[in-house]
Amino acid sequence: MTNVMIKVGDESAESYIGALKHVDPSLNILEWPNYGNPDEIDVAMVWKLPHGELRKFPNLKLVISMAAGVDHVLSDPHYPKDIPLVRVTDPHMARSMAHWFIMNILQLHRETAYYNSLRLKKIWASDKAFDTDSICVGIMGLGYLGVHLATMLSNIGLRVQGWSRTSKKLEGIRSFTGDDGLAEMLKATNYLACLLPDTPATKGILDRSLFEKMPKGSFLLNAGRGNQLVEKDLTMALDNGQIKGAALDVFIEEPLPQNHPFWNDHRIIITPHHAAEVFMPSAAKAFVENIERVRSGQPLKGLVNQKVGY
Ligand code: NDP
Ligand code: OXD
Repeated sequence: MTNVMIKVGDESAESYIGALKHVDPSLNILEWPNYGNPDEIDVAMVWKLPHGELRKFPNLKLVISMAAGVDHVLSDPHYPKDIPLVRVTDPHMARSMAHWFIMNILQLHRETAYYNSLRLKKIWASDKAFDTDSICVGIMGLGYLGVHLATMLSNIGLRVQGWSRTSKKLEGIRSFTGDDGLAEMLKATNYLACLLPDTPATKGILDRSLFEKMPKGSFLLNAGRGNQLVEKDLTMALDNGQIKGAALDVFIEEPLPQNHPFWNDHRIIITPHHAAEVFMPSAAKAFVENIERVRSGQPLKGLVNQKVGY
């Protein structure tokens, strides 16, 4: 029997346990902190487990991040580095993430907030045409989610380019690497879509100097992680017109504090870190498959490279 310890942030794990047992009824799944004897835990499935907890399980064989991002695990200074870590790579999540970007790019392009304000005043203003050909989306992070996003944006007729750590060959999508490559991409990007993981190399990457490399009046969309954005630099760039509007799903502090200036800034679309959630009916199969793979010594799917941090 495989014993699994589960902790899903502040949520009850009940529905997750139900979905996992639906796929493999033989799993013994125990919700943190009532996991019984720590020596008997084989697998930990986690989202925002308190730091230091994982080292309590001496016979752990696998850690499953119940999220695509693994910063919540790797930021634990006590993370047992010899234990393999896998993460979510799920087509449902990729589709949902692409929908978040498409929805917000089009809302910003079509000035939805402005037209909603006119609607409240019963004003019919039909004098403006929207030039979709003017949009060029630059995606920072051409990984599992970023490539899916690039393809979906291209399929709805938008120009797309992307930037990643290692070079990519994607049909119809210009891709860049390195600092010079990023600067080159930014020159021709007026909608910047960030889908980077949170690592030391990406912390604070969305800052004033980056905004200044884009054409004046560009837009910023971030669903990667809050740490990537220097929040005061965004406010400054909005004030001086370098950035015209933004859509943010992730923040340095979540939930976004009540007194945070972004709440009152109508140039920023705010969503509560739910651009793309784990969809258990499909993710549960992948989680169970990895548990079976670790049991039978087969290569794991979605294995994290702990050296690069994602
Ligand atoms: P992947 O690991 O598949 O992709 C990460 C991409 O970022 C890769 O293309 C990688 O390059 C690139 N990258 C990493 N570091 C650098 C760097 N220093 N310079 C340039 N490029 C870099 O991750 P996913 O696509 O699955 O997910 C991306 C992130 O999205 C997650 O880590 C998470 O933070 C966020 N996320 C947010 C959600 C939300 O609801 N807001 C939901 C799900 C995910 P390379 O290809 O060369 O390795
Ligand atoms: C994720 C997230 O990384 O939901 O999956 O943020």
